[in-house]
Amino acid sequence: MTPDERIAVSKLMSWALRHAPREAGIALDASGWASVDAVLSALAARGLSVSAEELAEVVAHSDKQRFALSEDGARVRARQGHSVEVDLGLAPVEPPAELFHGTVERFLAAILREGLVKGERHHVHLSASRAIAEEVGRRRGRPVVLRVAAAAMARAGQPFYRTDNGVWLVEAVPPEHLEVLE
Ligand code: HQG
Repeated sequence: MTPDERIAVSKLMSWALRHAPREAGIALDASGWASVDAVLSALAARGLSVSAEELAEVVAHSDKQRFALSEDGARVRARQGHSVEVDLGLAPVEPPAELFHGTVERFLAAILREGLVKGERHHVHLSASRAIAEEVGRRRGRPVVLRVAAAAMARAGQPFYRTDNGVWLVEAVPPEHLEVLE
């Protein structure tokens, strides 16, 4: 597959596995797993005819390791980023002293007023490094990076979760725990 073909399949898989399984015609179990066969049919119905091997290639090549295959290769799920209800089975873990969030200038005033809110997703997504946060922000324009006082939030009782692809998840970040980096 070419990189562009992999990206097209990855985008459709993100849509189906995170946001619109019903429209895609696939069933997710409580933990977000779908049968690979059903996903292949959903892709084919939208003009992307790929084999199970090619789907595995997309999973393996995903820049952010967005998907996971079950051990037997029969099921696939998104590792994070859902808007539909799924239980990823993540246990709270102690965060590092600071984490980062990448955004853009036009959201700053609202963020500094009300803090980071999860919007459509189930959690606010935070990055372990400033560089990754910058990339996340760049999807929308010139990036602005916020430092999150994660350890202080954890001390205040806020649970943190880490997905197996290294994204930190939290319910919300109040403004007092945010600092804009120059
Ligand atoms: C902003 C990608 C106004 C927030 C990335 C962000 C990440 C506010 C946007 C993952 C706000 C939400 C998540 C407030 C937050 N007022 N704007 N109070 N609070 N925002 O896409 O963090 O490619 O839902 O700054 O790599 O950008 O999907 O979240 O700009 O890991 O695998 O509202 O998505 O990964 O946008 O990105 P998103 P995000 P994937």
